[in-house]
Amino acid sequence: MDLRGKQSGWTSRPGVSPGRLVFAQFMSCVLSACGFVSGMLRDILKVPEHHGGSGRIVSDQLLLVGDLHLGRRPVGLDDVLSDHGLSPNDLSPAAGLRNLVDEALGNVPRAVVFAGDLVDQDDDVFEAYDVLAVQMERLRIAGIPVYAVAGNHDGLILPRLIDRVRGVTLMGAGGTWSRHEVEGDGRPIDLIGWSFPARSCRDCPLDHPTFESTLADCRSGASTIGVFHGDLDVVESRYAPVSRKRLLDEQSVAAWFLGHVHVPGTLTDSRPVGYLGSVVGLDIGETGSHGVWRVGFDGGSDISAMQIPLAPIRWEMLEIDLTGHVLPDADAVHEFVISHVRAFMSVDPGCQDERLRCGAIRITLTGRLDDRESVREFKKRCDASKMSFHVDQLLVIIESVRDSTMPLLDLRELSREQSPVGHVAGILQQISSGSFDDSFESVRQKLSAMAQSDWNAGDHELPESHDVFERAAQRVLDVLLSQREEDTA
Ligand SMILES: [Mn+2]
Repeated sequence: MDLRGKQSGWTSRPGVSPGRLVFAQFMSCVLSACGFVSGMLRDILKVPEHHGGSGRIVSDQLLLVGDLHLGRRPVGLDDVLSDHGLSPNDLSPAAGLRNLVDEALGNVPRAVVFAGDLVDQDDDVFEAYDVLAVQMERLRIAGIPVYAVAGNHDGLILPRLIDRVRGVTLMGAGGTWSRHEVEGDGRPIDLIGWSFPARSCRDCPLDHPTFESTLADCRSGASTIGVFHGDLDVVESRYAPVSRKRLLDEQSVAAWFLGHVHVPGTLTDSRPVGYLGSVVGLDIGETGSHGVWRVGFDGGSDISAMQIPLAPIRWEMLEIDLTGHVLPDADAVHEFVISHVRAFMSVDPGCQDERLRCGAIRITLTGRLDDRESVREFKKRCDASKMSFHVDQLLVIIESVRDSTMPLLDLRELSREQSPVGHVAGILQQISSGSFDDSFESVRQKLSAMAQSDWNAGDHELPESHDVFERAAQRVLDVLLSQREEDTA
């Protein structure tokens, strides 16, 4: 179905009669003249003057975009967000998409390329259509070409959606490879792309018969960039399995940018191969810096890829060791946690980005404390209503608190017990007095054997066997003591 010509996002919304539309258009002209343009209209019209037309400055770069998942929004933060005049929509992938279009308009790339899973589920199609239509129109007006492949989440829906959105080219439709010459001056760039034909695909995309022929069609002297959605180094995957080695062996491809896994890969190599990551972290499992990638062509065949963090929300898990700190009550723990978060935020450049509106942090409190009641009270308060505060302009929400603190141990006292606790405490005492040294030799031998078989021994230094032994005994003792604590609670 091709509805091109009728579509421009806000004229195509259902339930709007033509008469009302003309009136709406008239009103929006009046409003925009007054400078009161709102919402979507503002987004479409806000194209800087130097884009489009002959004076347009275009960098010799591509903007690569990973998993977007339009339709998702952060869950569990609604109340605390509304306390601060925010809504989950302000931190959603749709908001991330707006940021990325702003980024493209601010520093115009040759093209914007999406690596699949633009839409989260088939159910999200109407919302996604509206959001995509508006934002893609901004890129189209600025003359920025947009390419996309479909992922496993939108294998069925994206082709239909793109058919209705102007200015977006679907690459690799139906599980076949296709090649696209990126227009514009500068280095010749050939994009090759492959789209999911359905919700799953057990074959390696590079095994498809169209791959070799597509590659053979690439222009000599062009930088060939491969883009698809697939599962890297997961044999037997239902999501387009492919090995990194296979990708690296394709010498004529300068870089491979993949969608699927939401953790951004290390793409700093001169021949990058890996995941772009989700544009916006979708939940506490997606910590760290998220955004898009600017891909540049440094002379010969070298590629440089740099992440541009532009997610409106940053998820983080922080472990805070309370050992040795005097924390007489919950307020003291509160203050200590805030100072720790503040210190973390101030050293991370991604946290200074003005597009970041909220940090959502899971705190795990660890360490040994004489009195743990203040920690329990602090956790109870945070469980009752989410704690929030500001670090400079940034809203920080404590998503949850885990109490993994342990009591201070009196080994001498514990070792007197006729119990498993007493036995392990005795071992720990012997370790610290150095009278257990014979056992360390056998631990060392076992570790060394494991290192040879299970991990690349040359890459990692063997841990001290004394250390491993002591920590293991400590852990056993902690487990025994927590069981006792639970029994008496
Ligand atoms: Mn995904």
